[in-house]
Amino acid sequence: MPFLSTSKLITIERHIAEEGALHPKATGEFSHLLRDFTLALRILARDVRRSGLNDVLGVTEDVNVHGERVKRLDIHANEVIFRAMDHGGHLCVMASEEADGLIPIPPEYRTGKYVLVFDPLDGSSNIDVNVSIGTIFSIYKRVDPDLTTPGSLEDCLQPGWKQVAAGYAMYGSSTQLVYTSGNGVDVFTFDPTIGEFLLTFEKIKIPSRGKIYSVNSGNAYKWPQGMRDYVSHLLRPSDDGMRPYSLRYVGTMVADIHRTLHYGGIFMYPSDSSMSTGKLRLVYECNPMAFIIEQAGGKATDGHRRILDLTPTSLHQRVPCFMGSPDDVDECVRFLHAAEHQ
Ligand code: P6P
Repeated sequence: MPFLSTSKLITIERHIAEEGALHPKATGEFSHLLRDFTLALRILARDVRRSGLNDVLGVTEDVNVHGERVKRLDIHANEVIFRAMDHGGHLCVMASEEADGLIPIPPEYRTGKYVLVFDPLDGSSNIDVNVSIGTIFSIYKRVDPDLTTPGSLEDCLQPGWKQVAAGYAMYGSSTQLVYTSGNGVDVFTFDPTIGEFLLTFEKIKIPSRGKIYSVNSGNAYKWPQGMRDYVSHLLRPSDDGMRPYSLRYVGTMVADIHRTLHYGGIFMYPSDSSMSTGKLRLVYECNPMAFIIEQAGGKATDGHRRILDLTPTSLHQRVPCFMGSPDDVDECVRFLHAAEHQ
C-alpha cells in the first residue's frame, strides 16, 4: 500500500471546501468548524512532538470518569480542543472522554447546529514511551437544527449512522489526519514547515481480507469461547498460506485502526469475564472508527449488531468491538455465533 496516492497539492481546508461544494445547501459553517478543529490538531501535533521537552509528561493526581489516572497531556489536549472550538458559533454542545458530563458552549458565545464528541488523546498509556497516540472525533448535527438553545445529552447520544463527519489524528512518525464526511476516507499528512495538512491518500480502501489480527492477548484467559475458537483458527496454518495470521497490537486504538485500514485484518476489543461490555467507548471511540472503517469498505460490529446502528444510552458507554476487513469480520462473527449456539 503506497504511502502517497496523489500528487495533487490540496490542503485539508481546500478539500473540505470542495466537498462542501458537493452539498448545495452547505452554508460553509461545517467547513469553518473543521478549520477550527484542524487548528487544535496542529497545536496538539506540536505539543505531542515536543512532549519530551516541555513539561507536559507525567501523571496528574487526577483520575477520570473511567478510574484511569489522567496524564497531563490528556488534560492539555482537552483544553486545547475546547478553546479552539468553544467560540466559533458552530457547536451547540461538546462531550469528551476527559469530561464526566456535557461540555456546554460558554453563554457569551453563539450556539450553532453541530455537536462535537471527542477523545482528546487516545492511547494515554503510551504517552511517556513515545509510542503513537491520537485524537478521535465525531461530528453530528443537533437533533433539532432549528433550536438555538444549548445542546443536550440527546444531541450527544445519537446513533453512529447519523454522524456528519468523523476522523482521527495520529501523532506518529508524522502527524496524519484521517477523515470522512460520508464520501470515502481521505488521509492528510501534516507538513510542519508550512503548517498545513496536505492530502496524501484519497478514498482509501481496506483490503477485503488481511493477515493481521489485533487484540490484547493478555486478556485471552477471560475471553468467551467464540473468541478463543476464532483466534485459534487464525493461528492454525492453512493450505492457501493465508494463515497463520500475525498479531500486531500497539495499545493505542488510533494506531491499531490506522494499520488495519492500510493493511487489512481485524481489530478487536471483545467483552470478557471482567469487562462484560469490553473497554472501548461507543460515542467517541467506536462510532467514529466504525464510520471510517465502513467508509473504507470494511465492517464494524459489537459481535451481534452493526456498531453504527447502536443508540448510545450514556456518554461513556462501553461496547465490544470487532472492526476491519469485511471477510475477517464476517469470519470472526461466525465463530462468535457458533460458540453461542453450541
Ligand atoms: P488495553 C487506550 O487507553 C485505549 O483506550 C485504546 O486506545 C486502546 O485500544 C485500548 O485502550 C488499549 O487497552 O486494555 O489493551 O491496554
